[in-house]
Formats: sequence, structure tokens, C-alpha cells
Amino acid sequence: MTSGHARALVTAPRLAAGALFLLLAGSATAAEEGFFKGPGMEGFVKIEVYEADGDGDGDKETTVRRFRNIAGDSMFTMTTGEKLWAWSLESVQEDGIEHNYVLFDSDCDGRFDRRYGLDEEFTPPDCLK
Ligand SMILES: [Ca+2]
Ligand SMILES: [Ca+2]
Repeated sequence: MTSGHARALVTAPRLAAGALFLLLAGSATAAEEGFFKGPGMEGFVKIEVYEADGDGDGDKETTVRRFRNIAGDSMFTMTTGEKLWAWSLESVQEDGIEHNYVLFDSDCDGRFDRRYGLDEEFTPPDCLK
């Protein structure tokens, strides 16, 4: 209902505790469809890596890598079995979807075809199962 949860999820290491990558039911999710280019890692350093259960089945299938740059922007990637299927950027200086998003590869072809806002809900793509 608020973006507070999502923000916490995106930025909080506690995601590893096992919850879904879900933010909240009830937010009308409207992912944008298209082709989206990853933001790139230039200037970012890895600050944390952990395993997470993105679909709630008890198995931690997803490796989450979190990054930060000197400006304080946050980034994470989600990888399952070597497949990078989500890449997020959260900017401290810029508002809006162009600078705060999760890119998502829904069909495992290596190209991001959806873009979510940081307060939207997503789980690992079905094609990984
Ligand atoms: Ca799981
Ligand atoms: Ca794709």
C-alpha cells in the first residue's frame, strides 16, 4: 500500500530472511513492457551478496548482489543458476522510473523485457523452474 515496504526490501539486507520479493498485494502492478538496457556497473562496488527465497518455497534459489556508488545510489542484481533475471537501480538524486526501477527478464532470454517501479511486486520468472 505504500512504497515504504518496497524501499525497505530493495535496500534492506533482511530480504535474505526469506520473504518473497513481494512488496504488497493490492498495488496495481503495471510493469512496462519493452526492451531495457541494464544500467551498467561503472562506479559501483559490491557491498553484499546473499541467497534469498524469491518464491516462498523454502529454497533459496536466488543470489542477490548489492552494490553502491560514491553518490549513494543503490543497485542490486538477482541471479538464479547463473541467469541474471533482475537488475535494479535506486538513485538518491533523481526521482522517477528512469532512475529508480527493477529491470526483469520474464522469459530468460537474457534481455530485460519489463521494468517495474521499486514499489512493485515480482517473483523469479517461471522460466527458471
Ligand atoms: Ca524459492
Ligand atoms: Ca527477456
